[in-house]
Amino acid sequence: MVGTVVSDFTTGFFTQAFDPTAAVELALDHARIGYAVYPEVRLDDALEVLARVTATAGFAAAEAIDVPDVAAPAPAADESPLDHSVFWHELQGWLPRETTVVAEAGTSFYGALDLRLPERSDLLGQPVWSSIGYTIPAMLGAGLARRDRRPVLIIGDGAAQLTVQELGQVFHHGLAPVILLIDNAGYTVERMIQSPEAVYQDIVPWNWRLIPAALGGARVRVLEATTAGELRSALDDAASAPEDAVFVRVQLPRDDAPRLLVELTRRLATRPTESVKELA
Ligand SMILES: Cc1ncc(C[n+]2csc(CCOP(=O)(O)OP(=O)(O)O)c2C)c(N)n1
Ligand SMILES: [Mg+2]
Repeated sequence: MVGTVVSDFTTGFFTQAFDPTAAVELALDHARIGYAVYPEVRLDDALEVLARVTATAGFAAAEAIDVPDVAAPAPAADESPLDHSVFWHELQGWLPRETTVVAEAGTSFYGALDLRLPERSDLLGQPVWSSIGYTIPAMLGAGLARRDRRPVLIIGDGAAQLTVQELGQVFHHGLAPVILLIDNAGYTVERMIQSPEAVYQDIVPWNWRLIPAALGGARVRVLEATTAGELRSALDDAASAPEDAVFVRVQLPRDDAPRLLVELTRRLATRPTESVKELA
């Protein structure tokens, strides 16, 4: 285990089957072999040594992991309303190379996990702590660090309401990201896991179209996507104006989710109630 944090998201909600006492763990400031803890063995030093050891140890090359192909949905007609399946398929087809994809905790991160990133691209997210609101400031940082790249942010309406004011900084610094705001009437990922009808999953509906201008983004392209055709033309528009920030309100159904999240919650539902309670 190298820098591994054993959390709900990194273990499929604690369904990991390995025995931690039989593991070798390299952590930030210590190492552990079984029960023996070696304090002050730093991760960077441990990795350097590990690289040296593996270089000379003559390990066979790791076999490529067989990732099943996700069946592409049938091409959606222009007027068909968007759902997650269509949204991620269209995004996949559009993503340019050398992109930093920034995916917020929520349905966005689960959808992004099924993307095949184009060449020389990265996925930025933080599935360990899943602190919502992280990705707007993270996109600001990524955009400032690599001005040659155009970040593509996918973020839910609930998460965006926490740190949306940082878009002001993004626009002020002249960054030109493509922001896909998933407007699905609240905390859909939470609804999928537990209590879909609870009032605490609701959020205040905002008039998203006004947000970029209110935060100083006078020249932002503000677009709407409620159908497959509108999404395609919004993405085309974004591609044709690489110097402009683009803010697309993507309307998705309240109770729809990406394939992986549907699968995860289906399996969770078949586990004993006790373990599901631990999540709450
Ligand atoms: C700071 C913080 N508060 C609350 C949570 C619990 N939480 C995880 S995802 C989520 C809802 C996200 O909703 P939204 O951003 O609208 O995404 P959706 O799943 O609807 O696409 C909440 C409340 C959290 N992870 N971090
Ligand atoms: Mg939402």
